[in-house]
Amino acid sequence: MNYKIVADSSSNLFTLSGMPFSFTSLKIITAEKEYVDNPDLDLKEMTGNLATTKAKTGTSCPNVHEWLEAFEGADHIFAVTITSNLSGSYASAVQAAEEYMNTHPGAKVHVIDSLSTGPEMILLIERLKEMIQENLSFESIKGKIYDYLKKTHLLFSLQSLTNLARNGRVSPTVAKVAGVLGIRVVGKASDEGTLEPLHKCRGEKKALDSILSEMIAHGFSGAKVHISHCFNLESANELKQLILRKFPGSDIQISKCGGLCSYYAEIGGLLIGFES
Ligand code: X90
Repeated sequence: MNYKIVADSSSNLFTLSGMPFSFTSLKIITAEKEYVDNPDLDLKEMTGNLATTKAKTGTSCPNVHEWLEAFEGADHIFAVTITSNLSGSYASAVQAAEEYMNTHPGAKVHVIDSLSTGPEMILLIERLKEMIQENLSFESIKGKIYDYLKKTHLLFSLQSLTNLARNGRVSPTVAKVAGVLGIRVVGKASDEGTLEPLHKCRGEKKALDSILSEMIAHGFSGAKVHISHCFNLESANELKQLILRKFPGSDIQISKCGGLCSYYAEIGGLLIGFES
């Protein structure tokens, strides 16, 4: 059996040790060019360019062909996508899975709608890897990953929701609040896989406190956490220390946002995936 995990680039994960892994790229589109979300993407240049452009910008999800290419080389595949409620990535992955199984007799592909993105997808990918390494059957992993998904959550803190609002992923009223200098919108991925604003916080310190309170309110008690940041390592580290002071045994990883998450979370944004 030839296992592989595949995820779209919204997970911000481009390599995975100890397990065959591929990613499919979302794209960030401006009037002048198309940025492909991969490790070579110059995020400084992209965010700089986005900050000055007046023209409309947007994103697009991986197509069926790109998913098919990413599946190649394996016959037992788990694919993890960004929430199907905000992107077409899940739909193209499902179509690709059907095609792949038709053209590769005996192959199994299962696509998981994370109903989330970024670091919560990383938690799912790491759990899939553990279960594959424990030699659990494909069917049993398929069942258990949804139990795990019930125990994982995503919170975010955003300084600007401009790109989310311009692309219809959040209401303009919510976006206006974050437009005020110094205000952070702290929110979560809802059960339906949409953005749910929870608090308006004045200043970074209050936003970080509010994230920790929300983590606790959602059942966090010192398990795994993954923080992805968009040019805000300082706050990611501060949040890590804040969590560790309260829950010294927590397993906390920090990573950078890739292209897609940087486009929507914008500079200063934090995404926090955690287990309850
Ligand atoms: O298909 C596409 O073009 C991609 C569209 C993605 C839209 C939303 C991306 C959100 C990225 C922002 C904060 C976390 C929100 C969590 C919601 C489930 C990150």
